[in-house]
Amino acid sequence: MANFEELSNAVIAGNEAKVKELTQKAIDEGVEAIDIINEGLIPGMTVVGTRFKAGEMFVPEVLMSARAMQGGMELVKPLIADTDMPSAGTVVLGTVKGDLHDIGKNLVGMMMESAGFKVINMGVDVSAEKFVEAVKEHKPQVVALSALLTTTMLAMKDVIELLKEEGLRDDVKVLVGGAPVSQDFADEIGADGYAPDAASATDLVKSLLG
Ligand code: B1M
Repeated sequence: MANFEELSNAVIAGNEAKVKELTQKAIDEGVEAIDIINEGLIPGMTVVGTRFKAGEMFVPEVLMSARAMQGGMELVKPLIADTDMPSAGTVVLGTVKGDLHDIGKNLVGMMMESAGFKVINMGVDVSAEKFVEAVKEHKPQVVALSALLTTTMLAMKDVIELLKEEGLRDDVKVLVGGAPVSQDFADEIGADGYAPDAASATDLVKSLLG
């Protein structure tokens, strides 16, 4: 009988070897891959998100948990047909033009993936044109923009304006974040939401998508 709690705890502890061992054990016992994800891996990451928001866990620990979760996911993914993969929605994520900071953005991506979203990570220094191309190609529900510089946060507005020009603004929710960004700034540029950290960003996407 699979011990989902032990698996969740191994994710919380960031113990990749243990997560892989328990995931493999569950697979060998015939536990459905979807159940391993929904009842073991995701609940572990949910606890990590809550603790991170509360200041009880820090970035390096969260990264270890995310890596541990991904270790488990790699084992179960091949067992699930693409169409059966639980997907809460698609998010196009990137750091805006002129900005090379990606540690926080990647953390946002990992947390969203851990919560079941398909994340198209566009990397850094992503122009408004590239974001628009990605929206056309991947048809995401959310465009998530990160900026760490006071100079580059203005590029977030360019993305929103270009989405409008291309008639795509109503198709996506735009979420913004990063150290210099605030709720006021998000309101000013017409974004749908702002989140101060990766866990809040994930919660916000969940609530934006209802
Ligand atoms: Co740069 N840098 N940097 N830097 N750097 C800062 C941001 C800075 C505050 C340092 C300082 O002066 N005190 C400053 C910005 C000042 C300003 O604009 N107000 C600065 C500067 C000036 C620069 C350069 C211009 C320096 C130079 O060359 N003169 C240059 C710019 C390069 C460029 O981007 N074009 C530069 C370069 C670099 C490095 C390449 C050396 C490196 C980046 C490496 C990398 O990312 N791969 C770097 C780093 C590491 C930093 C600091 C030290 C750390 C940033 C970080 O990764 N934090 C930073 C100072 C600091 O923050 N203490 C600094 C950890 C990360 C987990 O936090 O990214 O804030 P953070 O992400 C958080 C939240 O912001 C939020 O969630 C995360 C946590 O959960 N979040 C989102 C982020 N994106 C989100 C998106 C969301 C929601 C939440 O929704 C979509």
